Amino acid sequence: MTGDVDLGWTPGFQAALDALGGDLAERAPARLARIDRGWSTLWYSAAAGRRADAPTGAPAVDPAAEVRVRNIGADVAVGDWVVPDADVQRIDAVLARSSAFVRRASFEGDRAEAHTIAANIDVVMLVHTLTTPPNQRRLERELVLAFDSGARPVVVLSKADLSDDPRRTVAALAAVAVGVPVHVASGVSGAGVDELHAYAAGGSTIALLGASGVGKSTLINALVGRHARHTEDVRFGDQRGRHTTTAAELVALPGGGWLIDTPGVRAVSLWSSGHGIERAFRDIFELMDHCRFRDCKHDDEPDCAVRGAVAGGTLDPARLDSMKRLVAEEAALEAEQRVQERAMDRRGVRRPRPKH
Ligand SMILES: Nc1nc2c(ncn2[C@@H]2O[C@H](COP(=O)(O)OP(=O)(O)OP(=O)(O)O)[C@@H](O)[C@H]2O)c(=O)[nH]1
Ligand SMILES: [Mg+2]
Ligand SMILES: [Zn+2]
Repeated sequence: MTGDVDLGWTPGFQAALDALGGDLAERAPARLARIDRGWSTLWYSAAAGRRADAPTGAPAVDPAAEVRVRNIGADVAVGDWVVPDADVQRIDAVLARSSAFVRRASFEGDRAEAHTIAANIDVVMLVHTLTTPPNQRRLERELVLAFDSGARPVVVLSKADLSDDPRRTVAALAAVAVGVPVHVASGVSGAGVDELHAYAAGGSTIALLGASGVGKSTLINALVGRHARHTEDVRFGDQRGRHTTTAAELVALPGGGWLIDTPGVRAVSLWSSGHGIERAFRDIFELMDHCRFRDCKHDDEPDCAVRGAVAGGTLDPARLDSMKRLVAEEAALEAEQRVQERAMDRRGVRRPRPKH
């Protein structure tokens, strides 16, 4: 089975398909490769959903197997495995996700909405550029979302060819990426790209996330070895990107594996609450185990190991503040979601919970 036709299909997805039961479980599933306003582009795979007793499988991935269906009422993201209706006009079911990178999409009024950037990803590459000052707070947020997604986070520091001395930026970002690999790469010179390629082993799906202009699409072009994605110069003065990539899209890696290019996002706000904060701030949580009081707030309690670390210079107080802010944001979000759910219950509608 080559990466060209399996699209990342696994026994887990087969089980999810079987669990749909009935007619749905007998249909050929497809992977959602791109979303445009109102439309999803689907790819079929030779491997997906093929049963031993079936004479032939679904068609292999080729342009002829690419179909477009309407997005009516389907809550889908790029990377999803879906079951289209028999006429391949719309999506009838979305298979249970193995992971999903979800952020809060809007702050309009009091209606919070989730935006799933990518689904069924094995590795999330959080891309930051070496050409701007390190943004530790942004990386911390991204790491929380990445850990909550269920995928494995990796940090990629891009544009290595433009940085004379990347050490300070690397050190600053590595300091907040506790236990997470940090790679330095350049999509232009090709430096470090082989190391990133290794994450695709076994036909994995890798999503690249980061602010506009950090070089996600350029890295993808370097990884696939051709100009698969359009890129655009950043603004000269402030190095900000131009939001060149406008839709998330699945890209095949020669030799196996899948990449998901995503549009740069300005803000990363929390949506789900799992163990993301605990994992992203593992260092602080380990310290907390050594506070004298189990309910220590790390304010002015005696024998507080967290404040001890700040006083001793081993914990940056800005990182502690950042964690406290994220904990508060998560608590506010949970309260807000409870209110919304109650309102929906009263109206007799139930919004499906994020599927992951
Ligand atoms: N010198 C150099 N330039 C790079 C590198 N990576 C990206 N660039 C340039 O930075 C600009 C933005 O790169 P893109 O790949 O379009 O950035 P992006 O992250 O995909 O941006 P959005 O699609 O807007 O989210 C382009 O002009 C690229 O040529 C790199 O490693 N070295
Ligand atoms: Mg791009
Ligand atoms: Zn404490």
